[in-house]
Parts: sequence; structure tokens; C-alpha cells
Amino acid sequence: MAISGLLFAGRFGNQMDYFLGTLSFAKELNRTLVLAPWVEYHMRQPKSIQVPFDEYFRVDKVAKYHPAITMETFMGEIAPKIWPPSKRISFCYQQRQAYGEPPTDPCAAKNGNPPGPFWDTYGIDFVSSELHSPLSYDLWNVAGEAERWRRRYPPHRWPVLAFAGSPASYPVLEVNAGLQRHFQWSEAVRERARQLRRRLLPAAPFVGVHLRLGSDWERACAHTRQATGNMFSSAQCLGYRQQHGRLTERLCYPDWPTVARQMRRAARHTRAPAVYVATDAPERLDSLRRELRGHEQEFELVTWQPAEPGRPADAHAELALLARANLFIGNCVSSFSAVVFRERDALGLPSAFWAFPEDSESESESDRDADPARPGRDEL
Ligand code: GFB
Repeated sequence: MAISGLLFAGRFGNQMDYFLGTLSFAKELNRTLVLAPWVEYHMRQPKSIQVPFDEYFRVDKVAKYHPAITMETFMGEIAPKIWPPSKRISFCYQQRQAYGEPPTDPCAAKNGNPPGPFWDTYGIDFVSSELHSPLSYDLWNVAGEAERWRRRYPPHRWPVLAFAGSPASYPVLEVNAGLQRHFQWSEAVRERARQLRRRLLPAAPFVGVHLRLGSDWERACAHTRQATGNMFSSAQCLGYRQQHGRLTERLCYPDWPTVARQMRRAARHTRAPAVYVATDAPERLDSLRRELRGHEQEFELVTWQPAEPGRPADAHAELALLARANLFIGNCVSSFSAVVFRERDALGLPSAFWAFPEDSESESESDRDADPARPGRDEL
């Protein structure tokens, strides 16, 4: 009675969006969700690495909302009973194999990296493919679609639906964004976030910000000039129908004066002596420091410092830390920022975005709402 989605597309923020949609899909079909591992790419490792779901999030909190088990539990305890090797069929919408001989394996579920290493991690091979078209993953905008899935794939004949790609869309549909509240960081991640806070921040309110600055992002943001709709996660501030504004390059890649101004204002409003900056490109922060020259006494700029030399920034600890800042300023277009925004939204904590609203130089709603009294250090 399970659904397993291969959530390999993209990096963490992307995968999180797919997870929310997949959880909702499983709920609509009333099937247990097999929580796939996170797919990561580590330096000098040619193949993707599969990180068990529960290293980052608590399974019991997801399962409280809808039955869910990890891939490890599924393969160890359930699959031997209901999903023997001879019954392993991969699902995809239509033929995925683009070139070559007439396909014997239309879903090509294990072609390339990460798909190959993903299934190999659990010793899974597929005996055939099932093309489920015209049934789509969008059970919310296509009337009667969930019922058609249930009729075509009844659990007694199809106990497991194993998808070659996530049965969900990116970016996450509006209707599913709130499901982030069921994803609570594991104790290990929370502890790393607590340590980060203790080590680097004063015991006082703090502002947390995300600056997406890498060259991949710079290139992506150049596309905003031609874009007419939303891009990546920009619906989180612009609205799914862009009812709150339009996509601009500045929203995607804000200029330093804007960043410095919003930071100073946020620190002032929250009476925070420190601003924690999470970024994918710390080498670019010198420009920010130059921009803040003359205002050093207003707040301390804090960034990732490895506890051991050379350790890369811990993305999950940073996300968990940002989620509990007194005020968060994120990048509206980034799905990494979106993880923080959705978690804070569920907790009722204020967030703002760089260069948003576009024409406002005045304080935003969230700036005003920021309450220095919450949350406390113990709440992480
Ligand atoms: O999470 P993600 O899909 O968000 O991908 P975007 C960005 C990745 O960069 C994260 C790292 O998963 C992290 O590994 N990263 C970014 C960071 N910011 C930080 C940070 O502040 N701290 C740490 N520790 N790591 C989009 C992708 O990225 O970028 C698209 O989703 C595409 O697929 C586009 O690649 C160019 O939405 O920001």
C-alpha cells in the first residue's frame, strides 16, 4: 500500500517542494508514503549519496498527519512481504527513454546518476515499466483524478506504486505549501543549530537572513528579464497569480545598498545585536561589509564558521537556525529561502524578502510585526 517517489530532481529546496507534493499525493490516494532518502552530491564522489529521510526530519511528525515510513523500513520490513523482486515495476507518465533501440524499459528508471545510485542503494531493480498517462499528478486541478488513480491501480493488485520521478510538481502547488508544518527537523539537526547559535550569536534576539549569491544563481536571475510569470519559489512573495507584484532581477539578485538597508532596519526593529547571514557564496560578502562601513556599531554580522577547519556550511543547521530567528529576510525566488519561510509561516513568525515590495522604501508588515521577545533560545 505504498508510494515511493524518487525525489532526485535538484538540490535541497527543490527536493523539499517535491516532498510536500508527494505527501499530499499519497494522502489523496490513501496510500502509505515511503519517505525517500535525500539525494546529495558530495565533492569527489562520482555518484549521488542517499541520506535517509530521518537524518534531517522526524518521521513520527509526518506520520501523525499521514501514514509514512522510511525507505529503509520499507525495504527491510515491508518489501519482502508485498514487493518481491519479480513485482518491481517502475511508474512514469510516458516513455522517458529518448534515444536508441526500441525501448525494453520505457521508464528508464535507473538510467544515469542519480537514478541508478538511488535505487541501487536499496538493491532495487525493475522488471518492467507502467506508463500511467493520461493520469496526472495534479489531483487538485483535475476533477476526479484521484478517483481515476484509485480505480486504475487498486491496492490489492498494485500494492506499491514506485515512481521513476516524484509524483509532484515544482514549485510546490499553493494548496500543498502549508504541509511544511509536518516536517520537523530531527533532533540531530536541531542540536547542530543550537550549537551554531551558542557558538556564534550573543544570547539575545537575532535577525537571520539568506543571501543566495552564487554564480549559478546570478545566471538564473538573468532570466528574470524575459520571464513573464513566476520563477522557482517567487510565488511565496508575489503570489501564485502574481497578485502582489512582478518578478524583477532585483528581487532575485538584490543590490548591496538594498540588502544593507533592509538589514539595518531589521536589526533596529528587533533590537538585535547580531544578524546571521547564511549564504552559498561567503566570498561575496566583502561587498556587503563595504556597504555597511560606518554602521559597524549597529549590529554584528555573523556568518558560518566551521567548528573544524574546512568543514562546509551545514545547510540544514542553517535552515533550522533561520527558522527561529526573531525576523527572517530571505530571497523570494529561492526554494532554499522558501523552506525557512514556510516553516516560519506555520509557526506564525515574521519574514520579509529582499527588494519586496518593489516600490516600497518604507518598513514592511513583517518588519513591524517582529517581536524581539520571541522566540527564545530554548525553542530551537
Ligand atoms: O536548495 P536549492 O534547491 O535552492 O539549491 P534554490 C540551492 C543549494 O545551494 C542548497 C546551497 O540546497 C544548498 O546546498 N545553498 C544555498 C546554501 N544557499 C545556502 C546557504 O545559505 N547556506 C548553505 N549552507 N547552503 C535553485 C535550484 O536553488 O538554483 C534550481 O533549486 C537551480 O534547481 C537554481 O539550480 C540555479 O532555489 O536557491
